[in-house]
Amino acid sequence: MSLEQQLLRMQVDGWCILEGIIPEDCIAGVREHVQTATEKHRNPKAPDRIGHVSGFINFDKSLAPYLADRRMLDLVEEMLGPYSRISFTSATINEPGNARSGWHADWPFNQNNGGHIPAPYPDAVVHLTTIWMLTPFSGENGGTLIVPGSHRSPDNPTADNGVPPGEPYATEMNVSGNAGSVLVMDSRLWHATAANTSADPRVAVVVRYAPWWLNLDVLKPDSADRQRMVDETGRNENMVPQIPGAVYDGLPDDVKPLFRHWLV
Ligand SMILES: O=C(O)CCC(=O)C(=O)O
Repeated sequence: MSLEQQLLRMQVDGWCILEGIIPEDCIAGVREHVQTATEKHRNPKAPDRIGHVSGFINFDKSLAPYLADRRMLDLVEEMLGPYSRISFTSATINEPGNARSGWHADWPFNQNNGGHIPAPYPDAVVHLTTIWMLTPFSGENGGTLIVPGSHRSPDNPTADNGVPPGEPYATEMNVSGNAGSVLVMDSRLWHATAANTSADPRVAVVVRYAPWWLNLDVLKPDSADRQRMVDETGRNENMVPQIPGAVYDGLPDDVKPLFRHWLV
């Protein structure tokens, strides 16, 4: 798909797939690293049979060589402008037998988060969610559930918009794709974790890209915004650990600018 075709898909459907971003002969090595690090650092409070690690770049850099791939950054920069940066890196493994989650849009559109743009929100591209497939994605193994076109809605099922978050939606579909490809979604797109009914884990890393002007401070441990909007309100919010200098120094040169804002 050309960049023009990708942009059209993002505008009309709210998602597209970039194929073959991780070279075929590197996929198995990245997958093994991601599985090992997830086993070691997984969040014990994550839903049952979901291997989840926030701030994953601090634990495993095997995906780093690909995060600034020009095919990815061309799309990111067309949509978010120059000086974009990475806001989240989260290992996400759907283990066999996991449950489907509720429909949501991602931060900062998820209305359950302490930091969110209140619905009805403007029709603007503010954040991109990318899911790096380290195994093939399919309807059977928990390929992400999406509602194509839902990103143009001014709200989402976390906003009590009349769509029950826990029920199937008529136009939903599972994303399928090859290992090494990347699912790119407008973060407003309604999506959900899908049940993995296969015998093998579905392995992925969720990486989000933000424009320079999007305030990420509510995600930062101990920030003034976090104290005000999360600690003092008791609301839920994702926490993205900062990046120590030693981790940062080990990143590829073209990737460092994407993480510099998060350096301790
Ligand atoms: O892992 C998936 O397929 C979806 C993950 C998701 O919903 C999220 O990270 O917001």
